[in-house]
Amino acid sequence: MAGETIAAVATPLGEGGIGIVRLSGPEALAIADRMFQRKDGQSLLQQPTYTLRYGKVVDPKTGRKLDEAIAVVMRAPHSYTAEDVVEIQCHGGVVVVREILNLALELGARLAEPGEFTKRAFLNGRLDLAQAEAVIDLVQSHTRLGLEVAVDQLEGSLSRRIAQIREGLYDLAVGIEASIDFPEDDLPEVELDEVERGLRASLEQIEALLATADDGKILREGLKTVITGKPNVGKSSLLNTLLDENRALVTDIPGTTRDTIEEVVSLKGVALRLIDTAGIRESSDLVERLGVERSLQLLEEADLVLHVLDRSVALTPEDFQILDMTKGSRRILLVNKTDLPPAWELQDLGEIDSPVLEISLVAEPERVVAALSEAILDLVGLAAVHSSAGSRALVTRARHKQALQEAKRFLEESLRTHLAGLPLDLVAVDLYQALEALGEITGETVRENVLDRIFAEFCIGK
Ligand SMILES: Nc1nc2c(ncn2[C@@H]2O[C@H](COP(=O)(O)OP(=O)(O)OP(=O)(O)O)[C@@H](O)[C@H]2O)c(=O)[nH]1
Ligand SMILES: [Mg+2]
Repeated sequence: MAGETIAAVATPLGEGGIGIVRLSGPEALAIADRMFQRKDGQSLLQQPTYTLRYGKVVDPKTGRKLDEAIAVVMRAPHSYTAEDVVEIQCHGGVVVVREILNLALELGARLAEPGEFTKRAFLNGRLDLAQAEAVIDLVQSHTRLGLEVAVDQLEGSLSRRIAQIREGLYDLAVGIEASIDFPEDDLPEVELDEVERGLRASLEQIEALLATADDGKILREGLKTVITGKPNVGKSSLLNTLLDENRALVTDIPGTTRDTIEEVVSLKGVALRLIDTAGIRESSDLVERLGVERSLQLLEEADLVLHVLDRSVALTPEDFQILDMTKGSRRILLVNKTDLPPAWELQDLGEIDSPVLEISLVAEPERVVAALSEAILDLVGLAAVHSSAGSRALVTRARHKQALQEAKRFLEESLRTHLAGLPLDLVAVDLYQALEALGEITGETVRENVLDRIFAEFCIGK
Protein backbone atom coordinates (compact mmCIF):
# COMPACT_ATOMS: atom_id res chain seq x y z
CA MET A 1 0.00 0.00 0.00
CA ALA A 2 2.81 2.39 0.84
CA GLY A 3 4.15 1.55 -2.62
CA GLU A 4 1.23 3.32 -4.23
CA THR A 5 1.29 6.97 -5.17
CA ILE A 6 -1.67 8.92 -3.87
CA ALA A 7 -3.17 12.20 -5.00
CA ALA A 8 -5.79 14.58 -3.68
CA VAL A 9 -6.88 18.18 -3.74
CA ALA A 10 -5.28 19.71 -0.66
CA THR A 11 -7.21 22.98 -0.60
CA PRO A 12 -10.93 23.46 0.10
CA LEU A 13 -13.09 22.97 -2.97
CA GLY A 14 -14.42 26.32 -4.04
CA GLU A 15 -13.25 29.49 -5.69
CA GLY A 16 -9.99 30.78 -4.28
CA GLY A 17 -6.70 32.42 -5.09
CA ILE A 18 -4.93 29.13 -5.61
CA GLY A 19 -5.79 25.46 -5.47
CA ILE A 20 -3.29 22.73 -4.69
CA VAL A 21 -3.22 19.17 -5.98
CA ARG A 22 -0.85 17.06 -3.94
CA LEU A 23 0.87 13.82 -4.91
CA SER A 24 2.86 11.55 -2.61
CA GLY A 25 4.65 8.26 -3.18
CA PRO A 26 7.39 6.67 -5.26
CA GLU A 27 5.82 7.71 -8.59
CA ALA A 28 4.91 11.26 -7.54
CA LEU A 29 7.71 12.87 -9.53
CA ALA A 30 7.26 10.67 -12.59
CA ILE A 31 3.50 11.26 -12.74
CA ALA A 32 3.84 14.99 -12.19
CA ASP A 33 6.57 15.16 -14.81
CA ARG A 34 4.24 13.70 -17.43
CA MET A 35 1.52 16.27 -16.79
CA PHE A 36 3.62 19.35 -16.09
CA GLN A 37 5.68 21.22 -18.67
CA ARG A 38 8.22 23.50 -17.13
CA LYS A 39 8.59 26.89 -18.81
CA ASP A 40 12.34 26.33 -19.08
CA GLY A 41 11.78 22.98 -20.79
CA GLN A 42 13.58 21.02 -18.04
CA SER A 43 12.19 17.87 -16.48
CA LEU A 44 10.67 17.76 -13.00
CA LEU A 45 12.69 14.60 -12.41
CA GLN A 46 15.82 16.72 -12.19
CA GLN A 47 14.26 19.41 -10.03
CA PRO A 48 16.04 19.73 -6.68
CA THR A 49 14.10 19.25 -3.47
CA TYR A 50 12.39 22.26 -1.88
CA THR A 51 12.23 24.18 -5.15
CA LEU A 52 9.33 25.38 -7.24
CA ARG A 53 9.07 26.00 -10.97
CA TYR A 54 6.59 27.78 -13.19
CA GLY A 55 4.99 25.97 -16.12
CA LYS A 56 1.72 24.58 -17.38
CA VAL A 57 -0.38 21.51 -16.79
CA VAL A 58 -0.94 19.64 -20.04
CA ASP A 59 -2.74 16.37 -20.75
CA PRO A 60 0.02 14.30 -22.46
CA LYS A 61 -2.49 12.26 -24.49
CA THR A 62 -4.34 15.16 -26.09
CA GLY A 63 -1.95 18.06 -25.65
CA ARG A 64 -4.79 20.01 -24.01
CA LYS A 65 -3.60 22.75 -21.70
CA LEU A 66 -5.42 22.74 -18.33
CA ASP A 67 -3.87 25.66 -16.49
CA GLU A 68 -0.75 27.62 -15.76
CA ALA A 69 0.73 26.41 -12.52
CA ILE A 70 3.68 26.07 -10.20
CA ALA A 71 5.20 22.72 -9.30
CA VAL A 72 6.75 22.29 -5.86
CA VAL A 73 9.08 19.32 -5.33
CA MET A 74 9.89 17.85 -1.91
CA ARG A 75 11.91 14.69 -2.00
CA ALA A 76 11.88 11.80 0.46
CA PRO A 77 12.49 11.66 3.34
CA HIS A 78 12.21 15.37 4.02
CA SER A 79 8.58 15.95 3.17
CA TYR A 80 5.25 15.87 5.00
CA THR A 81 4.77 12.17 4.30
CA ALA A 82 8.51 11.34 4.26
CA GLU A 83 7.90 10.21 0.64
CA ASP A 84 8.48 12.06 -2.63
CA VAL A 85 5.86 14.80 -2.74
CA VAL A 86 4.84 17.11 -5.58
CA GLU A 87 2.35 19.92 -5.09
CA ILE A 88 0.85 21.51 -8.16
CA GLN A 89 -0.37 24.99 -7.37
CA CYS A 90 -2.93 26.08 -9.90
CA HIS A 91 -5.68 28.68 -10.06
CA GLY A 92 -8.26 28.03 -7.37
CA GLY A 93 -11.36 27.01 -9.26
CA VAL A 94 -13.57 24.01 -8.59
CA VAL A 95 -13.25 22.61 -12.10
CA VAL A 96 -9.58 23.26 -12.68
CA VAL A 97 -8.38 21.48 -9.53
CA ARG A 98 -10.67 18.52 -10.28
CA GLU A 99 -9.36 18.23 -13.83
CA ILE A 100 -5.76 18.31 -12.67
CA LEU A 101 -6.51 15.72 -10.00
CA ASN A 102 -8.25 13.50 -12.57
CA LEU A 103 -5.26 13.76 -14.84
CA ALA A 104 -2.97 12.63 -12.02
CA LEU A 105 -5.31 9.70 -11.38
CA GLU A 106 -5.34 8.75 -15.07
CA LEU A 107 -1.58 8.78 -15.08
CA GLY A 108 -1.37 6.23 -12.29
CA ALA A 109 -2.00 7.87 -8.95
CA ARG A 110 -4.73 6.61 -6.63
CA LEU A 111 -7.18 8.94 -4.89
CA ALA A 112 -6.00 9.41 -1.30
CA GLU A 113 -8.23 8.30 1.57
CA PRO A 114 -9.12 10.81 4.28
CA GLY A 115 -6.00 11.62 6.29
CA GLU A 116 -3.82 9.31 4.23
CA PHE A 117 -1.01 11.83 3.81
CA THR A 118 -0.80 12.20 7.58
CA LYS A 119 -1.21 8.45 8.05
CA ARG A 120 1.81 7.91 5.84
CA ALA A 121 3.74 10.47 7.86
CA PHE A 122 2.92 8.33 10.91
CA LEU A 123 3.66 4.96 9.26
CA ASN A 124 6.94 6.33 7.96
CA GLY A 125 7.91 7.44 11.45
CA ARG A 126 7.89 11.16 10.83
CA LEU A 127 5.12 11.78 13.36
CA ASP A 128 3.94 9.63 16.22
CA LEU A 129 0.25 9.01 16.66
CA ALA A 130 -0.35 11.74 19.25
CA GLN A 131 1.30 14.21 16.90
CA ALA A 132 -0.78 13.01 13.95
CA GLU A 133 -3.91 13.55 16.04
CA ALA A 134 -2.68 17.04 16.87
CA VAL A 135 -2.75 17.78 13.14
CA ILE A 136 -6.54 17.24 13.07
CA ASP A 137 -6.95 19.23 16.25
CA LEU A 138 -4.97 22.06 14.75
CA VAL A 139 -7.02 22.11 11.57
CA GLN A 140 -10.27 21.91 13.51
CA SER A 141 -9.47 24.22 16.41
CA HIS A 142 -12.07 26.89 17.08
CA THR A 143 -10.09 29.09 19.41
CA ARG A 144 -6.63 30.48 19.98
CA LEU A 145 -6.12 28.39 23.13
CA GLY A 146 -7.24 25.23 21.39
CA LEU A 147 -4.79 26.00 18.62
CA GLU A 148 -1.93 26.55 21.08
CA VAL A 149 -2.54 23.22 22.74
CA ALA A 150 -2.66 21.46 19.36
CA VAL A 151 0.60 23.08 18.28
CA ASP A 152 2.30 22.03 21.51
CA GLN A 153 1.09 18.48 21.01
CA LEU A 154 2.23 18.47 17.40
CA GLU A 155 5.65 19.50 18.61
CA GLY A 156 5.68 16.54 20.96
CA SER A 157 4.71 17.93 24.38
CA LEU A 158 2.49 14.96 25.21
CA SER A 159 4.66 12.42 23.39
CA ARG A 160 7.70 13.43 25.46
CA ARG A 161 5.81 12.98 28.73
CA ILE A 162 4.59 9.54 27.66
CA ALA A 163 8.11 8.61 26.56
CA GLN A 164 9.47 9.63 29.98
CA ILE A 165 6.97 7.48 31.82
CA ARG A 166 7.64 4.54 29.51
CA GLU A 167 11.40 4.86 29.97
CA GLY A 168 11.00 4.76 33.74
CA LEU A 169 8.89 1.62 33.45
CA TYR A 170 11.33 0.01 31.02
CA ASP A 171 14.20 0.55 33.41
CA LEU A 172 12.12 -1.00 36.15
CA ALA A 173 11.28 -3.97 33.94
CA VAL A 174 14.91 -4.48 33.01
CA GLY A 175 15.87 -4.43 36.70
CA ILE A 176 13.16 -6.96 37.46
CA GLU A 177 14.18 -9.25 34.60
CA ALA A 178 17.74 -9.22 35.89
CA SER A 179 16.72 -10.19 39.39
CA ILE A 180 14.24 -12.87 38.34
CA ASP A 181 17.22 -15.12 37.68
CA PHE A 182 18.15 -14.98 41.34
CA PRO A 183 16.39 -17.03 43.97
CA GLU A 184 13.80 -14.84 45.66
CA ASP A 185 15.36 -14.97 49.12
CA ASP A 186 18.72 -13.71 47.89
CA LEU A 187 17.26 -10.46 46.66
CA PRO A 188 18.45 -7.54 48.67
CA GLU A 189 15.72 -5.56 50.40
CA VAL A 190 16.95 -2.41 48.66
CA GLU A 191 15.99 -3.73 45.26
CA LEU A 192 12.52 -4.62 46.39
CA ASP A 193 12.11 -1.09 47.73
CA GLU A 194 13.23 0.27 44.41
CA VAL A 195 10.51 -1.61 42.57
CA GLU A 196 7.91 -0.11 44.87
CA ARG A 197 9.34 3.38 44.50
CA GLY A 198 9.51 3.05 40.72
CA LEU A 199 5.90 1.90 40.44
CA ARG A 200 4.68 4.68 42.69
CA ALA A 201 6.63 7.32 40.79
CA SER A 202 5.17 6.23 37.45
CA LEU A 203 1.69 6.13 38.92
CA GLU A 204 2.11 9.69 40.11
CA GLN A 205 3.20 10.85 36.66
CA ILE A 206 0.20 9.17 35.06
CA GLU A 207 -2.16 10.69 37.59
CA ALA A 208 -0.71 14.14 36.95
CA LEU A 209 -1.43 13.75 33.25
CA LEU A 210 -4.91 12.41 33.89
CA ALA A 211 -5.64 15.48 36.01
CA THR A 212 -5.33 17.62 32.87
CA ALA A 213 -7.90 15.61 30.92
CA ASP A 214 -10.93 17.74 31.80
CA ASP A 215 -9.29 21.00 30.79
CA GLY A 216 -7.79 19.33 27.74
CA LYS A 217 -11.13 18.05 26.56
CA ILE A 218 -12.73 21.46 26.94
CA LEU A 219 -9.93 23.13 25.01
CA ARG A 220 -10.08 20.63 22.17
CA GLU A 221 -13.79 20.03 21.86
CA GLY A 222 -15.15 23.16 23.44
CA LEU A 223 -17.67 23.31 26.22
CA LYS A 224 -20.95 21.70 25.30
CA THR A 225 -23.26 24.41 26.55
CA VAL A 226 -26.98 23.77 26.57
CA ILE A 227 -29.36 26.71 26.85
CA THR A 228 -32.49 25.57 28.62
CA GLY A 229 -35.60 27.02 30.22
CA LYS A 230 -39.33 27.00 29.69
CA PRO A 231 -40.78 28.47 26.49
CA ASN A 232 -40.50 32.18 25.70
CA VAL A 233 -37.96 33.10 28.42
CA GLY A 234 -35.32 34.31 25.89
CA LYS A 235 -33.17 31.25 25.12
CA SER A 236 -32.89 31.98 21.41
CA SER A 237 -32.32 35.66 22.20
CA LEU A 238 -29.36 34.59 24.35
CA LEU A 239 -27.92 32.49 21.54
CA ASN A 240 -28.27 35.37 19.10
CA THR A 241 -26.71 37.82 21.54
CA LEU A 242 -23.69 35.59 22.16
CA LEU A 243 -23.27 34.98 18.43
CA ASP A 244 -23.91 38.63 17.67
CA GLU A 245 -26.23 37.68 14.84
CA ASN A 246 -29.84 36.68 14.29
CA ARG A 247 -29.23 32.99 13.98
CA ALA A 248 -32.29 31.63 15.76
CA LEU A 249 -35.85 32.70 15.25
CA VAL A 250 -37.09 34.91 18.10
CA THR A 251 -40.80 35.59 18.54
CA ASP A 252 -43.15 36.22 21.43
CA ILE A 253 -44.93 32.95 20.68
CA PRO A 254 -43.99 30.28 23.24
CA GLY A 255 -42.71 27.13 21.52
CA THR A 256 -40.93 28.95 18.69
CA THR A 257 -37.79 26.81 18.76
CA ARG A 258 -38.63 23.22 17.88
CA ASP A 259 -35.35 21.75 16.77
CA THR A 260 -31.98 22.32 18.40
CA ILE A 261 -29.57 24.86 16.95
CA GLU A 262 -25.85 24.49 17.51
CA GLU A 263 -23.21 27.19 16.97
CA VAL A 264 -19.69 27.73 18.22
CA VAL A 265 -18.53 30.96 19.86
CA SER A 266 -15.18 31.74 21.37
CA LEU A 267 -15.11 33.28 24.83
CA LYS A 268 -11.58 34.34 25.77
CA GLY A 269 -10.03 31.40 24.01
CA VAL A 270 -12.53 28.79 25.16
CA ALA A 271 -14.94 27.43 22.58
CA LEU A 272 -18.56 27.22 23.63
CA ARG A 273 -20.60 24.82 21.56
CA LEU A 274 -23.85 26.61 22.21
CA ILE A 275 -27.00 24.62 21.81
CA ASP A 276 -30.36 26.37 21.78
CA THR A 277 -33.16 23.99 22.62
CA ALA A 278 -36.92 23.81 22.58
CA GLY A 279 -38.45 25.30 25.72
CA ILE A 280 -39.36 22.61 28.22
CA ARG A 281 -43.08 22.15 28.94
CA GLU A 282 -45.85 19.60 28.63
CA SER A 283 -47.19 19.80 25.11
CA SER A 284 -49.77 18.03 23.01
CA ASP A 285 -48.02 19.01 19.79
CA LEU A 286 -45.97 16.04 18.56
CA VAL A 287 -43.18 18.07 16.96
CA GLU A 288 -42.80 20.19 20.06
CA ARG A 289 -42.85 17.10 22.29
CA LEU A 290 -40.03 15.53 20.29
CA GLY A 291 -38.11 18.78 20.64
CA VAL A 292 -38.61 18.72 24.40
CA GLU A 293 -37.43 15.13 24.60
CA ARG A 294 -34.30 16.05 22.70
CA SER A 295 -33.74 18.98 25.06
CA LEU A 296 -33.89 16.68 28.06
CA GLN A 297 -31.40 14.30 26.49
CA LEU A 298 -29.02 17.14 25.67
CA LEU A 299 -29.16 18.33 29.27
CA GLU A 300 -27.67 15.01 30.34
CA GLU A 301 -24.70 15.37 27.99
CA ALA A 302 -24.02 19.04 28.75
CA ASP A 303 -20.69 20.29 30.15
CA LEU A 304 -22.45 23.49 31.09
CA VAL A 305 -26.11 24.42 31.44
CA LEU A 306 -27.38 27.97 30.96
CA HIS A 307 -30.83 28.05 32.52
CA VAL A 308 -32.83 31.08 31.45
CA LEU A 309 -35.75 32.32 33.57
CA ASP A 310 -38.23 35.10 32.83
CA ARG A 311 -38.45 37.66 35.64
CA SER A 312 -41.53 39.32 34.19
CA VAL A 313 -43.94 36.39 34.46
CA ALA A 314 -44.76 34.30 37.50
CA LEU A 315 -42.64 31.24 38.21
CA THR A 316 -44.32 27.98 37.22
CA PRO A 317 -43.77 24.34 38.12
CA GLU A 318 -41.71 23.97 34.90
CA ASP A 319 -39.10 26.40 36.22
CA PHE A 320 -38.68 24.32 39.35
CA GLN A 321 -38.70 21.10 37.39
CA ILE A 322 -35.79 22.34 35.28
CA LEU A 323 -33.98 23.60 38.38
CA ASP A 324 -34.32 20.17 39.89
CA MET A 325 -33.29 18.37 36.72
CA THR A 326 -30.08 20.37 36.33
CA LYS A 327 -29.03 20.63 39.95
CA GLY A 328 -26.21 18.12 39.45
CA SER A 329 -24.82 19.97 36.42
CA ARG A 330 -22.35 22.78 36.14
CA ARG A 331 -24.83 25.59 35.52
CA ILE A 332 -25.52 29.29 35.53
CA LEU A 333 -28.96 30.80 36.09
CA LEU A 334 -29.83 33.76 33.91
CA VAL A 335 -32.76 35.76 35.22
CA ASN A 336 -33.88 37.59 32.11
CA LYS A 337 -36.18 40.49 31.20
CA THR A 338 -35.18 42.67 34.14
CA ASP A 339 -36.21 45.67 32.04
CA LEU A 340 -39.84 44.71 32.71
CA PRO A 341 -41.66 44.92 36.06
CA PRO A 342 -40.68 41.87 38.14
CA ALA A 343 -43.25 39.15 38.85
CA TRP A 344 -41.08 37.38 41.47
CA GLU A 345 -37.99 37.77 43.64
CA LEU A 346 -34.77 35.79 43.66
CA GLN A 347 -35.51 34.22 47.03
CA ASP A 348 -38.63 32.64 45.51
CA LEU A 349 -36.24 30.22 43.77
CA GLY A 350 -35.21 28.76 47.15
CA GLU A 351 -31.69 27.60 47.96
CA ILE A 352 -29.54 27.86 44.84
CA ASP A 353 -25.82 27.20 44.86
CA SER A 354 -25.20 28.10 41.20
CA PRO A 355 -24.15 31.56 40.04
CA VAL A 356 -27.17 33.76 39.26
CA LEU A 357 -26.99 36.66 36.81
CA GLU A 358 -29.78 39.19 36.48
CA ILE A 359 -29.88 40.32 32.87
CA SER A 360 -31.85 41.99 30.16
CA LEU A 361 -31.05 40.70 26.72
CA VAL A 362 -33.06 43.48 25.16
CA ALA A 363 -31.76 46.45 27.18
CA GLU A 364 -28.08 45.61 27.72
CA PRO A 365 -26.80 42.80 25.50
CA GLU A 366 -23.11 43.82 25.74
CA ARG A 367 -23.07 43.68 29.51
CA VAL A 368 -24.66 40.24 29.39
CA VAL A 369 -21.88 38.90 27.16
CA ALA A 370 -19.16 40.32 29.43
CA ALA A 371 -20.73 39.13 32.67
CA LEU A 372 -21.53 35.70 31.31
CA SER A 373 -18.00 35.22 29.90
CA GLU A 374 -16.54 35.95 33.28
CA ALA A 375 -18.97 33.68 35.10
CA ILE A 376 -18.26 30.82 32.71
CA LEU A 377 -14.48 31.06 32.97
CA ASP A 378 -14.76 31.20 36.75
CA LEU A 379 -17.02 28.20 36.86
CA VAL A 380 -14.99 26.09 34.48
CA GLY A 381 -11.78 26.97 36.29
CA LEU A 382 -9.56 27.18 33.26
CA ALA A 383 -7.48 29.88 34.91
CA ALA A 384 -4.51 27.53 35.25
CA VAL A 385 -4.47 26.71 31.56
CA HIS A 386 -4.77 30.38 30.72
CA SER A 387 -1.78 31.42 32.74
CA SER A 388 0.60 28.52 32.10
CA ALA A 389 3.01 29.67 29.46
CA GLY A 390 5.20 27.61 27.18
CA SER A 391 4.79 24.02 26.26
CA ARG A 392 2.13 22.21 28.22
CA ALA A 393 1.27 18.57 28.03
CA LEU A 394 -2.47 18.23 28.19
CA VAL A 395 -4.58 15.17 27.67
CA THR A 396 -7.13 16.35 25.13
CA ARG A 397 -8.57 13.14 23.72
CA ALA A 398 -10.79 10.47 25.21
CA ARG A 399 -8.55 7.88 23.56
CA HIS A 400 -5.50 9.13 25.44
CA LYS A 401 -7.41 9.35 28.69
CA GLN A 402 -8.59 5.75 28.36
CA ALA A 403 -5.09 4.50 27.65
CA LEU A 404 -3.75 6.36 30.69
CA GLN A 405 -6.52 4.96 32.88
CA GLU A 406 -5.74 1.49 31.64
CA ALA A 407 -2.03 1.94 32.32
CA LYS A 408 -2.90 3.21 35.78
CA ARG A 409 -5.02 0.14 36.54
CA PHE A 410 -2.23 -2.21 35.46
CA LEU A 411 0.34 -0.37 37.55
CA GLU A 412 -1.91 -0.42 40.59
CA GLU A 413 -2.34 -4.13 40.11
CA SER A 414 1.39 -4.52 39.73
CA LEU A 415 1.95 -2.59 42.95
CA ARG A 416 -0.62 -4.68 44.83
CA THR A 417 1.06 -7.87 43.66
CA HIS A 418 4.41 -6.56 44.79
CA LEU A 419 3.21 -5.37 48.19
CA ALA A 420 1.59 -8.75 48.75
CA GLY A 421 5.08 -10.20 48.53
CA LEU A 422 4.42 -12.19 45.37
CA PRO A 423 7.28 -13.06 43.00
CA LEU A 424 8.66 -10.36 40.75
CA ASP A 425 7.77 -12.10 37.50
CA LEU A 426 4.13 -11.63 38.45
CA VAL A 427 4.79 -7.97 39.14
CA ALA A 428 6.34 -7.70 35.70
CA VAL A 429 3.28 -9.09 33.89
CA ASP A 430 1.11 -6.07 34.69
CA LEU A 431 3.99 -3.73 34.22
CA TYR A 432 4.35 -4.83 30.60
CA GLN A 433 0.62 -4.37 30.11
CA ALA A 434 0.91 -0.83 31.40
CA LEU A 435 3.75 -0.17 28.95
CA GLU A 436 1.59 -1.45 26.15
CA ALA A 437 -1.34 0.76 27.12
CA LEU A 438 0.90 3.83 27.17
CA GLY A 439 2.35 2.85 23.81
CA GLU A 440 -1.12 3.13 22.28
CA ILE A 441 -1.08 6.88 22.82
CA THR A 442 1.98 7.46 20.71
CA GLY A 443 1.23 4.56 18.39
CA GLU A 444 3.99 2.07 19.24
CA THR A 445 1.48 -0.63 20.10
CA VAL A 446 -1.61 0.56 18.33
CA ARG A 447 -4.05 -1.71 16.51
CA GLU A 448 -4.94 -1.27 12.85
CA ASN A 449 -8.67 -0.66 13.46
CA VAL A 450 -7.80 2.11 15.92
CA LEU A 451 -5.64 3.72 13.27
CA ASP A 452 -8.44 3.57 10.73
CA ARG A 453 -10.81 5.24 13.15
CA ILE A 454 -8.36 8.02 13.90
CA PHE A 455 -7.55 8.88 10.32
CA ALA A 456 -11.17 8.70 9.23
CA GLU A 457 -11.63 11.97 11.15
CA PHE A 458 -9.41 13.77 8.66
CA CYS A 459 -10.47 15.36 5.43
CA ILE A 460 -9.21 14.05 2.12
CA GLY A 461 -6.00 15.78 1.13
CA LYS A 462 -4.63 16.13 4.68
N1 LIG B 1 -38.59 42.77 27.47
C1 LIG B 1 -37.73 41.80 27.15
N2 LIG B 1 -38.07 40.87 26.22
C2 LIG B 1 -37.19 39.91 25.93
C3 LIG B 1 -35.92 39.83 26.54
N3 LIG B 1 -35.27 38.76 26.04
C4 LIG B 1 -36.10 38.20 25.14
N4 LIG B 1 -37.27 38.89 25.06
C5 LIG B 1 -38.44 38.60 24.21
O1 LIG B 1 -39.03 37.39 24.64
C6 LIG B 1 -39.65 36.69 23.53
C7 LIG B 1 -39.15 35.25 23.47
O2 LIG B 1 -37.76 35.23 23.16
P1 LIG B 1 -37.06 33.94 22.56
O3 LIG B 1 -35.63 34.23 22.54
O4 LIG B 1 -37.73 33.55 21.29
O5 LIG B 1 -37.44 32.90 23.69
P2 LIG B 1 -37.18 31.32 23.70
O6 LIG B 1 -36.86 30.98 25.11
O7 LIG B 1 -36.18 30.95 22.68
O8 LIG B 1 -38.61 30.77 23.33
P3 LIG B 1 -39.01 29.32 22.71
O9 LIG B 1 -38.12 29.06 21.55
O10 LIG B 1 -40.41 29.52 22.34
O11 LIG B 1 -38.85 28.34 23.80
C8 LIG B 1 -39.29 37.51 22.31
O12 LIG B 1 -40.37 38.33 21.97
C9 LIG B 1 -38.09 38.34 22.77
O13 LIG B 1 -37.97 39.55 22.06
C10 LIG B 1 -35.58 40.85 27.53
O14 LIG B 1 -34.50 40.88 28.14
N5 LIG B 1 -36.54 41.79 27.79
MG1 LIG C 1 -36.29 29.73 21.07
